Amino acid sequence: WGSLGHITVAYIATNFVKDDTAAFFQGLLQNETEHYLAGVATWADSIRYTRWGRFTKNFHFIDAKDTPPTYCGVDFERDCKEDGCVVSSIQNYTSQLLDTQLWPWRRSQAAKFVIHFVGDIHQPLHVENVAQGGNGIHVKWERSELNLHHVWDTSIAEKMLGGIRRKPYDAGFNWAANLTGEIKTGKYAPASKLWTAGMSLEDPISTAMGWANESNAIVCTHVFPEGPETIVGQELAGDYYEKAAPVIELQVAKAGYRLAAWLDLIADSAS
Ligand code: DCM
Ligand code: DCM
Ligand code: DCM
Ligand code: ZN
Ligand code: ZN
Repeated sequence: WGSLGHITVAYIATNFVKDDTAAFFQGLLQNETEHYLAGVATWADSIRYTRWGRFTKNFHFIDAKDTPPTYCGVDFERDCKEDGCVVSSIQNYTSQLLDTQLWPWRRSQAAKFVIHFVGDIHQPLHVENVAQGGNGIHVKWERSELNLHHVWDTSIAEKMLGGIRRKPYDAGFNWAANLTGEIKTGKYAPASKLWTAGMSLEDPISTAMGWANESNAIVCTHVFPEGPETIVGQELAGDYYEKAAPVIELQVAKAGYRLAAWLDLIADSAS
């Protein structure tokens, strides 16, 4: 996701974590405000192109070598690269966060990675190999030419919220408040109880693979419903946008709700 997506996921999680969890992460991240998660949600993107942070560049995605739209599916052994992927990174940084032997700065850094990667794994094109997660597919978007990955990371959500590219913290805070209401008492209330089913701190790979397979299924239904070739050069801000927008809302809501539950498990186990 772009900044808006990550910040929104973090604010949704802030709205659902237990009080003890909030205190635990406010202490670790040394930020006592309500922005303790949102303020670090995009940090992993800010370091990925630096010399120091290069080793993390593959940690944001897993390249599912499937064949949308006829077959979608992720396979950890087949698709996670030697030096890591978003699934193994959620496991790795979760275990660092739980390791009380590590220096606090290491655990704080691990927290920032977990907060970011639980967001990214819910973006369908972060769980797809075709054209490097859609980066190599050029499409039209209103008066611009963009790549498909950027459309899913950023453009659809920004259009949905009325074009707010300057103020991701304010927009994300408000979007999160709206989605939090939908999860508690609105359109997501019945389904949201099942969003955390099967989550286990004992098995972070299976937990993250469950999330990954859900995101990846959307590649077949909404990202490439007629196959990757037919989307090249198409205008996506019309009918395509109308179908994709509700899916993106759902994925952002799920990511925030699941991040809260994951942080609760970590805080319970680490304190
Ligand atoms: N930030 C902001 N508005 C908020 C909260 C945070 O603009 N309501 C910004 C300030 C920093 C970034 O978020 O650029 C990260 O914050 P931190 O200082 O916590 O790292
Ligand atoms: N940070 C860090 N290591 C780096 C760069 C930044 O621990 N190499 C921390 C400082 C801030 C947080 O990440 O608390 C957000 O950084 P940024 O200023 O990039 O938003
Ligand atoms: N990306 C992805 N899958 C890939 C390669 C990249 O999901 N196989 C994501 C990571 C960034 C965006 O695409 O969000 C742009 O990546 P880059 O700048 O590395 O091309
Ligand atoms: Zn992306
Ligand atoms: Zn990312």
